[in-house]
Order: sequence, then structure tokens, then C-alpha cells
Amino acid sequence: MSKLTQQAALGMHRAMCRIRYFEEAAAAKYKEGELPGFIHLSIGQEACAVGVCATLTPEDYITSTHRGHGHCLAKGGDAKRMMAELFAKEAGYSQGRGGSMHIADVAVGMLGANGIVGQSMPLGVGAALTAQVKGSGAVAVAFFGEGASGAGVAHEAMNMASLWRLPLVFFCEANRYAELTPYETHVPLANVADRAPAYDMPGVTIDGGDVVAVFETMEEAVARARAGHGPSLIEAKTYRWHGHYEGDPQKYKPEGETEKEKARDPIMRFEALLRESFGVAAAGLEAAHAEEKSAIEAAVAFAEQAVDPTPDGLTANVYA
Ligand SMILES: Cc1ncc(C[n+]2csc(CCOP(=O)(O)OP(=O)(O)O)c2C)c(N)n1
Ligand SMILES: [Mg+2]
Repeated sequence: MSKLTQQAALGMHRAMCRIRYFEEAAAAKYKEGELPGFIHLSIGQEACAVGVCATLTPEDYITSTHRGHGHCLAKGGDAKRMMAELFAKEAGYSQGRGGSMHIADVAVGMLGANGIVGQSMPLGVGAALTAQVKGSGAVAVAFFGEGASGAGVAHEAMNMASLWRLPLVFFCEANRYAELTPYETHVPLANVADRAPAYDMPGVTIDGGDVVAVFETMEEAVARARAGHGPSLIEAKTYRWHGHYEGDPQKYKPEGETEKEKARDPIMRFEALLRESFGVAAAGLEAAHAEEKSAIEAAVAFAEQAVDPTPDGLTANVYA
């Protein structure tokens, strides 16, 4: 396992800030009524997206979920085109036709957000099979939630990936809730990763708020996948600070739970490590925050000024 360099660590810190500012801006604009449709935010879960994608090359693939902004940004997606998509503008990734849950950037290996719970997993199988057949050396990571882990298709995907020894990592962001449903009311096991032995693959449960733990665990799983030894199942225990969707009154959360989690902010925890173990000056971290914040402000301005789709484009890219 390679040691995390200061340069890589700083890049990861920036990516976490970028996701946080992107989603905070999206939340604010949603509240103002500027974004049509639903948005699902991953604020509090940034260490997962970033720790995973920091182990991948641009040629590697990820498949994402309905909560996919962080995944896309961490894989190298463009904040301006993403924000424009949220604003339903022509300059968006799907020309404003898809919104938050239909953002993909194949050029950076981001094969798509996905509104169909569980489907990131068979799509990950397909991407990994492509890499195996082509002998390209690429790996795929399928992000999914603990809610998705009970879907039939999740088990079909893990079964097939193991059988064919595909270069794939199943990465579960176990954020305690599936919509309004708490973990223990729909998963019989303490950990989603405990299912891994049934598929003859390694399974590990980690602290999803610790970006270095995510990175190091992923490095091992990616190395295993690249070496042709097959898939792994990683479960990161994490927490979403916001509701399932923006506007969710969150009545199902016990009082004080979100505040308790906010005190363990993954960005603050990483910053403490960067100062103490990597010798990074506080001023450097503040500068990173300022730059990422202003890049997101630029993305919002870009999206606000972008043009709306026009009615004559209604049937473009419609095939049936
Ligand atoms: C096939 C399917 N069934 C149900 C839904 C409705 N739905 C949207 S999100 C969600 C819960 C997903 O929970 P989880 O996998 O834990 O992801 P999280 O929202 O916590 O990130 C459900 C049931 C859906 N979108 N697709
Ligand atoms: Mg969940």
C-alpha cells in the first residue's frame, strides 16, 4: 500500500471542500425555488466519495446513485456543467433535461447518477466486464446505499461479479437511513459487509468519516481488482446531515443526532490530521476553502446566466 503524500492529501481536502460548497449552494438555490425537481445531498458523506476516487485513474469507472454530486465532483466532473444541470439549463450535462439524478461524464469515467435504487451495482458489473474483456486494466467502483443492499439486483450483481472475478469494488455508503427507514429495521446484520463471505469476496466495514481510512481500504481493494483477483465489498459507516431530499422535515431522526454528527465533521477531522501529521499550515487550508468556495460561486453564476432549453429542442435525443 502506498503512503498518502502531502500533495495527494491536499488534493483530497480540496475535493471535500468543493463537494461541501457545491451542495451548500445547491441547497440554498433549491430553497429559493431555482432548481426544479428533487435533489439529494451528501453533505457529511464527502470522505466516502473523495477517499474512493483518489485511488482511481481517469480511465477507471464509477457508477453512482441518486445522491451522486460528490461522486461526480470527486471523479473530476465539472462543477459548472453540473450546476447548470441542476438549474435545468442547456449548458448542463444532460442539456437540462435530466437534473441531479441524470448527470454523467463518460470522459472522466463517471458513468452516471441513477434514480433507480440498486442499479449502480449491475451497471458496475457491466463496466468491470468491459474492462476485463478489453484487458484495459481499468477497475470499476459501484457506489450504493445500505437501502440498496437489500434489493435483489444487489445480490445478482455481487454473485456475478465474484463468479467472473471482475475488477470491481462495491462501495456501500451506509448513512443510517434509506429514505425515512432506519438501518436496523431493514437489514438483519450489523454490517452490510458481513454479507461478503456469501459471495466469496473480502468484506470490510470502515469509518466513512475518515477519508484516510477510506483511501487506504480502497487502495487494497483496487489493487486486488487490478491484479485479477476479483471484487470486494466495502461498507463505510457514514451520515447525511441533510434530509433524504431537500425539504424533508426529517421527523424520523432522533433529536440531536445530526448535531452530534456535525461535531465529527469529516472535513474538520481531516484538517486536524493535515495540520498535525502532514504539517500543513492553517492558512493553507483557509486558502483552499476560499478558492473552492469562489469556484462554486462561479459555477452558480454560470448556471444562472446560462440559457433555458427551447421548445424546438423538445424531441432532440428522444429515440422512442
Ligand atoms: C427501485 C427503486 N425503489 C425505490 C425507490 C425510492 N427510493 C429512493 S431513495 C430510496 C432509499 C435509498 O436508500 P439508500 O440505498 O440507503 O441510499 P441513501 O438515500 O441513504 O443515500 C428509495 C427506497 C427508487 N428510487 N428506486
Ligand atoms: Mg442510506
